[in-house]
This record gives sequence, C-alpha cells and structure tokens, in this order.
Amino acid sequence: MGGAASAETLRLSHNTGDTTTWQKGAEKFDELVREKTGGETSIRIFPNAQLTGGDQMKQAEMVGRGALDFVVTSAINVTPLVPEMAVFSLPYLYAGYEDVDATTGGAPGERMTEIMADHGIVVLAWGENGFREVTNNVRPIMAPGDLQGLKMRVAGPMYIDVMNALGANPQQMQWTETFSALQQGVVDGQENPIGAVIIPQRVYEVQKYITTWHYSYDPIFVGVSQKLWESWDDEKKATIRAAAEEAMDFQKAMTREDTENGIAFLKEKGMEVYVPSDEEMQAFRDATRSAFDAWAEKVGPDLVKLFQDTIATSSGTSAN
Ligand code: X2X
Repeated sequence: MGGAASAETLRLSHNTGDTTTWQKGAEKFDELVREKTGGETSIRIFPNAQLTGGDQMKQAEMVGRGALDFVVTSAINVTPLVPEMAVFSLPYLYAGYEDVDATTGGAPGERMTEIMADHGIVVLAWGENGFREVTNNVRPIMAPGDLQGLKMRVAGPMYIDVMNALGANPQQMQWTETFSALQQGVVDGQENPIGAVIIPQRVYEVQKYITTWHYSYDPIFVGVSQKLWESWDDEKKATIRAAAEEAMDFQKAMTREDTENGIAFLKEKGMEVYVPSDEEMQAFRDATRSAFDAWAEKVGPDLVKLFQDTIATSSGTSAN
C-alpha cells in the first residue's frame, strides 16, 4: 500500500456481461494502469451498464458530463449523443479487418476522436466489438426476404432503419434484457458479433440459426471524461493512454481469435450456421442501401467520404 495517501480508484462502465472480451479488455486496462502508476491509480469495472441503471446509451453522456470517469462501449451506443459515430456501422461499409484497421488507425479515427472531444469524451484507444451477425429462431436467413416479418431486437436507431429496409420488425432493447426476450420469444432474433458477444454471452443457448452476413461493423473504445483528463499532467496522460492502447490491442486480438474459432464452436453447440455466397452478400448489400444512404446523409457526406477514401487505399476494397 505504498503511496496509499494519494491512491485513487477510478470508475469504468461498460454494457456487456463480465464474460465478454469488453470485460477482459477493461481488466487488462486496470492491470496496466496499476502497473504503470506503481499502484497509485486503479480502475473499478462495472459491467452490464449497472451505473446507468442498465441504460447502455447513457454511459457516454455521463462520461461527457464528467459524472463517470471511463467508458468502454461501442459506436452504436454513442449515436444518440454523437450521431456521427454511426459512420463506422453503415451497412457494408467495410469488406474486412484491413479496412477497419486502416480507418481506426488513420485519419478517420483521428477525425472521430476530435468529434467525440467536442462532447467531453477523450477517446484513448479503439478496440473491437466486431462484424455483427444475425441470429434467429424461425428460419435460416439466406436472402433479404427471409427477414420478412421477423421480430428483431436491435441496439440503436440506425439498425432500426436497416432492419426496416430488410422487411423485419425491429425493436430497440437494452442488451441486458435481450437474452430473456429471446428465451421467452418476445423477439425472434438479434444481431451481434460472434467473438465479443454471441459466444461469451451464450446467445447460442436461445438461438438456432446464424448467418455470417457481416452487415455492420462495430468498434469499441476506451473513453475518459475530458474534465478528468485535463486535470492530469502530461506524464499521467501518456501513461493512461499507453495502458488503454495496449489493453485494446489485446482485446482486439482476442476478439478476432475468438471470432475465427467461433463458428466451429457454435456448430458444436447446435446452431445452424449459414455462410452467404458473394451473390447473396450482394443481395443484402443492395437491400440495405437505402438505409446506408439515409444515414450517410445524417452523419455527413464528407465524413463518409473520408472513411471510404481511406478504405479504398487500404488493401481491402470498399463495399459501397
Ligand atoms: O447491445 C448490443 O447489441 C451490443 C452489446 O453489441 C452493443 O453494445 C451495441
């Protein structure tokens, strides 16, 4: 307990369970912060959006006001506060991880960090929720028409429009309420990434079909209240940032590995996995284009172009 007089415990909120890679990334962050500050600073982690009464969208707002120190959350949860964050998750913006890394590690990531700072949140590092895959209990989804009439739980407003474009009946619901809603048949399906959420939160126990349609990418990030950030000297800022970057690199690598190994695991657990052909992927892309266009307008065409230009120069190819 050396330095106990100045020891501080800061609070971090995230909105998934304590088995996810979000949690593991947050734990790594705490571990690194303790190590790098010689035990002076530690992070207490609150999963399942406990500090906002289960409201996953409210966490970012609280950090922005300085009522909460840190948040680990994904882009879509920030869109009520910062609509531009929806850019990451535009349907079929990204063709793969190389495209993703080119944006989070390049000018688009920097631009988003500036926009977030205007709302009182300093983005310290980007991690990964991942490509969101669709699951349900009614039938295998092989074409847009298969979503017709399905009751789909979604996390945020953009996904409402995407699901409507596909003919589904979407409803926004907190993630913490989704497992029991699926179990009780309140909704037929949902969409989430395999490695970060579907496996650690055991969605396979209450869902029969999964289609790897990769329709939307969702990054996570470590954000800190700007008020708190500005109370620190340069050395402390550098220390905390380095810990966040290392923790998110770790989280991202783990998430990608768990996703890669995840398909076989889900089959073992009795899920029926459908992998769409290129043609079928194109049909999903076409069917969601109206939602892409509407949200590109909302987040701002210049911002979308910055992302698309960066993607075009990465070795992947832009899907839109
Ligand atoms: O609520 C979800 O679906 C989750 C956990 O992926 C997000 O936070 C967006």
